[in-house]
Amino acid sequence: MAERVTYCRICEANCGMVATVEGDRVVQMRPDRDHPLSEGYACPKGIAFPAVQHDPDRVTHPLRRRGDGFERVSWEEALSDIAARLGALPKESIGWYLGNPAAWSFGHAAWARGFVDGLGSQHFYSSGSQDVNNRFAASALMYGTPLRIPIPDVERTDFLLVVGANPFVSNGSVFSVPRVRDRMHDVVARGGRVVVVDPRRTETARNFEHVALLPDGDAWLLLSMLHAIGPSDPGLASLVAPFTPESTAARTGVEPGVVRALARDLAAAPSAAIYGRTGSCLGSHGTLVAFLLDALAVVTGNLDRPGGSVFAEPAVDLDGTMQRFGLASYATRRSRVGGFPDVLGQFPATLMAPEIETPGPGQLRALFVSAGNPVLSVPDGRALERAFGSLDLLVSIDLYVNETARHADYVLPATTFLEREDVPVAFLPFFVKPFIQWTDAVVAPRGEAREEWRIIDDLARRMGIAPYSVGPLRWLARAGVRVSPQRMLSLGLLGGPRRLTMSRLRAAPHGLLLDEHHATGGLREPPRLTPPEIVREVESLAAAPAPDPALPLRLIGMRELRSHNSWMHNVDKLMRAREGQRLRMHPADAEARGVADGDLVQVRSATGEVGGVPVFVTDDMTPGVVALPHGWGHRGGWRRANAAGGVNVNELTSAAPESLERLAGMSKLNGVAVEVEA
Ligand SMILES: Nc1nc2c(c(=O)[nH]1)N[C@H]1C(S)=C(S)[C@@H](COP(=O)(O)OP(=O)(O)OC[C@H]3O[C@@H](n4cnc5c(=O)[nH]c(N)nc54)[C@H](O)[C@@H]3O)O[C@H]1N2
Ligand SMILES: Nc1nc2c(c(=O)[nH]1)N[C@H]1C(S)=C(S)[C@@H](COP(=O)(O)OP(=O)(O)OC[C@H]3O[C@@H](n4cnc5c(=O)[nH]c(N)nc54)[C@H](O)[C@@H]3O)O[C@H]1N2
Ligand code: SF4
Ligand SMILES: [Mo]
Repeated sequence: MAERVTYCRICEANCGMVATVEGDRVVQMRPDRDHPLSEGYACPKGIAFPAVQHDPDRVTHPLRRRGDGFERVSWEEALSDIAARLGALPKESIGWYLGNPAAWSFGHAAWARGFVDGLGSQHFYSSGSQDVNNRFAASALMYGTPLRIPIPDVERTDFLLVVGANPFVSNGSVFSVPRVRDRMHDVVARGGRVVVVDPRRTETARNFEHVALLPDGDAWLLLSMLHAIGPSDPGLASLVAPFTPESTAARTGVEPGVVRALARDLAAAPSAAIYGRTGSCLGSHGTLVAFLLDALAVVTGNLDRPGGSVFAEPAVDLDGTMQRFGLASYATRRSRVGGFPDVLGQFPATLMAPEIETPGPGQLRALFVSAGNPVLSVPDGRALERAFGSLDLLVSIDLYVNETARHADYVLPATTFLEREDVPVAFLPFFVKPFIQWTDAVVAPRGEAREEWRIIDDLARRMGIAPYSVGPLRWLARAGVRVSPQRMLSLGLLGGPRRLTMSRLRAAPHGLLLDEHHATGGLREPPRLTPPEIVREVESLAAAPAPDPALPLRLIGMRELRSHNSWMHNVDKLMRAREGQRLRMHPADAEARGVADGDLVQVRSATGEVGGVPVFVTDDMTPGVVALPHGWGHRGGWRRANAAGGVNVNELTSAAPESLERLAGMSKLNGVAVEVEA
């Protein structure tokens, strides 16, 4: 038996863990008491991870489609056939969808993008357009680069405003703060305040002050808060002038007096930090909302100062490096269908179905999906499944035959996070304090599982392309020199602001705390407050379509402690003693429809319908709002998950390009008009 120090890579807290290994088995995962940030905390999912590691349903060797099922093939058979089939297609017709877990593997994300760039294709998609691309777009518009993102200085703030986030369940996002509950309770213990703006009285809201907002009302709420404060910038002042708290009340459901008091208290607090997450991203105006959250920080003097919204200086300067090579892009290209701007080289994942089905040059004909399950995570999963039928090739790289992989021609086995070395490169700018951690692989890959970057590199060699996004690496590849992610990383660390070496990192297995707080005052140029894109977006608010009286309820999403998007429902330990997926509804709405707690209902939107959903009646919901978690409705190769029942909420959301938010192509997943019937 051996103990190996590592960190969990399921969610963004990146909690420190200690794995007990016996031979090639991980027999236990426990929280690492010596981790400087998580200090012996881990949630049930991290502790249950050995069940994923050794899941009998896990894919551990390459699979090739045979009729309705799959047959085992060798890597050689799989990769040579894939390379041959891709070789027969125009390079610009080959695409990639990168799912959420790829964010924890630097090599995976960089090589996938490099593969698509190496092909000269535009078809690069990710979970970002269902998650955070609006935040990147807002930063590009305000600070001139998508990767400059403020995080709340929660350890020093006197006032934390949380808009559309539920960190008590999600454990924080675009903000890596292990023990987030403690850190938030500390604000109040110091005499400060935490205010949560959310249509549901969430697990987080219940512990602090709650402002109940109507879904998709964020832009109106923030504009009226800015109005109440009265910005000194004349352009911003005139932009917010029409948005009196009285005029926005019908949109927000928030009393004008509450808006004024909130604005006044936020402006008067000695310091205030403003934090918005997915609830603020997945409505109709996500980029505008992210922009307004920062504008509020600017106007109240809370941007880039202690206790406010602060910018980290990560040990690997991803922003600077990507800027240097033209990769920190926003709106430098437009999508073939719909003309949407790219965000960091990505186009809206909702466009995959129409890109497959719209003929013409650059039509999407072959797709890789790695660490993703877009059939469950992207709007209108059924439209995507139909579109898959007309692809020439679909390849999934995953741990499981998920709902997307079941349509694939090949399923290739990936390593879990315990089977690879890592540094949380993508999260370095978001840690609550300057922090970095290196981990070795804890165990050898199970079966024939391979790291994604190695799969990509092998395939690229067979196709004669260099899987890199930057010129110098492509030239090196032509000269026969191919770099590894570890080599790139060690260069990035050495070239970073702290000049870290790999040996220094390796010498600190629990991670390196680099400072007590993030430095402030480093923002060189003043933020732009009224770029034309934002002005136009504000003007467009007046033209918001009238609600359809036949669909009077508004559907929102929610996350659950013992779920993780679509991929941890196969862990029996997490599923036991659970209620399964339920639709939360206010008692008044339930009564009006003659439904009682536990009844099965039908939910209908303008574009889809799901049935047999049990209702959970609770006054945590704002009247007129219903909530249903995503990531359910399994029918893949995971037996426990399939047995869990539930429906795919994204059969209710729309994939029509017109339904996408314009500035970042965000999917509209919250505030969807629905009706519920017994
Ligand atoms: N346990 C668990 N943890 C997770 C995940 C998981 O599935 N399970 N997923 C991970 C992922 S991928 C992410 S991106 C993060 C997300 O992290 P969070 O954004 O913190 O997670 P959510 O629980 O989705 O919180 C969003 C909140 O927005 C509210 N909301 C919905 N519509 C609106 C609206 O129009 N306006 C406002 N103001 N609020 C609204 C919802 O009621 C909900 O409480 O969580 C990560 N962590
Ligand atoms: N209606 C609605 N839809 C949503 C959301 C919502 O709030 N409401 N949230 C959106 C958000 S924020 C997100 S991030 C997306 C998530 O959307 P996706 O990223 O498309 O889907 P996941 O469910 O995270 O699926 C992850 C897959 O990766 C696999 N996996 C896990 N670890 C690894 C690994 O190391 N390597 C490889 N190759 N595979 C691995 C898992 O088995 C699983 O199949 O969903 C989005 N969809
Ligand atoms: S909160 Fe849970 S899932 Fe997230 S990193 Fe920590 S242990 Fe892993
Ligand atoms: Mo996400």
